[in-house]
Amino acid sequence: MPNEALVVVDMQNDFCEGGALAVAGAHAILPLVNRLIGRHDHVVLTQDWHPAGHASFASSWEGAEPFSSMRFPYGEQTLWPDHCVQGTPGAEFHPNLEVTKAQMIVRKGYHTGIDSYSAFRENDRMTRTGLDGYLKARGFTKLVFCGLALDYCVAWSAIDARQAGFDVAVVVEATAAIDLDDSRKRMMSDMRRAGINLNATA
Ligand code: VGL
Ligand code: ZN
Repeated sequence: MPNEALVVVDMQNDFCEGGALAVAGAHAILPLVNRLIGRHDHVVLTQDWHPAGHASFASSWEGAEPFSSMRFPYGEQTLWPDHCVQGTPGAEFHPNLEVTKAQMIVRKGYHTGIDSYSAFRENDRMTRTGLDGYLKARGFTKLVFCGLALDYCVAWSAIDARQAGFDVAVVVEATAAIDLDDSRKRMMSDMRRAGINLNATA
């Protein structure tokens, strides 16, 4: 479909088994993600891309534990293990990901003080990546999402895409979740409420 683009979220080594912020089930979705890429004419990849010492890393704060929460100027922020540091192997796409067809790679999380789960708007909910402008300029009206992690970067991106006016589907079987404090269930219901189609298949 000429007006439809596939957005593959953060299929990077650090989010796969053996990586710094491994999401259980990440390897298993690779064949499904690659099949979706094969079936779409237009493919966009997102890449989590943090500078060393990023504010979302627990290691940046004395005595802070990974997966705890901290009050940031823009609100509550979960602290993560160091991951997807710019230029490191952990930040590279998984070697088996079919990247050749990608027309656009959008990086996010590169501002030291602001995390970015969404590929459209950083966690301060104000700083924009410009991805919506790109997609609209290309004439896309429908976006299909897959990748990692369902309950963080996929969900936040999909909800922002709805808010930007796109018709949105998430291929849930081609995602895997971190599931921190019931986040999978919460974000599934937030996505449903936002009018996102969660029944698409790979
Ligand atoms: C992600 C936590 C931190 C994700 C990225 O890709 O879902 N989650 N950075
Ligand atoms: Zn990150």
